[in-house]
Amino acid sequence: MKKFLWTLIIFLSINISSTAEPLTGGVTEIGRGNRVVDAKTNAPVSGAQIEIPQQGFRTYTDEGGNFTLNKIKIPDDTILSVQKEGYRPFSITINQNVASKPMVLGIQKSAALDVVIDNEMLHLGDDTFSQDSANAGDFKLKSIGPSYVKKFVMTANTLAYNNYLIIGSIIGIDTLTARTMRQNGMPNSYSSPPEVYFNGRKVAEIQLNGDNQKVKLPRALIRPDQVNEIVIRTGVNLFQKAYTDYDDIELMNLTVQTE
Ligand SMILES: [Ca+2]
Repeated sequence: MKKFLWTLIIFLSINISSTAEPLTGGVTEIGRGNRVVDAKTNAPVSGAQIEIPQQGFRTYTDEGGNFTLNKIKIPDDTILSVQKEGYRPFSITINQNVASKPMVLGIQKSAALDVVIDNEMLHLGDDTFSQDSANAGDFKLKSIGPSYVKKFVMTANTLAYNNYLIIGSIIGIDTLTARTMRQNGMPNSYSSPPEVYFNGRKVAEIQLNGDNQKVKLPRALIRPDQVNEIVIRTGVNLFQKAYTDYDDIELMNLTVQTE
C-alpha cells in the first residue's frame, strides 16, 4: 500500500493549513522532511535558525532549506521559532503530532516599518503552576515576573497605516475560554486573561493560546517619532485567594507591523 504523508504548510498570514500533498520515498522518521521556504516565492531559505527554546534545541537549514528535529520528544505544546536576517521572526506552536509529520514553514520578508520588539522566549508568572495547567510539562525557563515591559520608537510614517502588535506564539494561558476550548486540564480553577497595554491604555485581553495573535494599536495612542511602550501583564488564578498566583505563560516573537 502506498503511504501518503501530509505536508503542513504554514504561513504567517494564515494560521495553519494542511494540504494533502503526497510525498514519495520513505520519509517516516520523526522530525525529518522539514523545510523553510519564502512564503511568497516558495524558494528554499538556507541558513535559517530553527529553535525550540524549551528543549534547548537549535539547528540551521541547509542549502535546500531542509532541517531535522533529531527525533526530540515533545510531551506537550511547545514553541518552535525560525529566525533569518531579512525575514520577520516566525514561530509556531508544535507538539509530537505536528512534529511527526514533515513541516513546510513559509516565512515572510520584513517590511520597512516593522519593529521587532522581542524575539526571545519570555516566561511571565511566578514559576508556580499546576501540572494540569496548559503546557505545564514544557515550562523550563525562569519567569521574568508577572509583567513584560518594552519601550520602542515608532516613526511618524506609521500614522498613515493600521498598526498591530503581533504575538508570534503564546502558550500556558489558563483562562475559562482556554479551558472551554480544552487547551488545559484544570478542573477546578481558571485565571483572568493576560492583558496588553499600549502607552498606558489597555488595548487587549488574550483569552486563548495560539500563534499570530494580532492586537490593533489605536492610532490616537501612538506617539510619533517618540518612545512608545508595550506592557503585557499575565493573569491571576481567580480561585486562589490566599495569595496571588500568577498564570504562568510563555510567549515569543513580538513585532509591530503595519497594514
Ligand atoms: Ca502561577
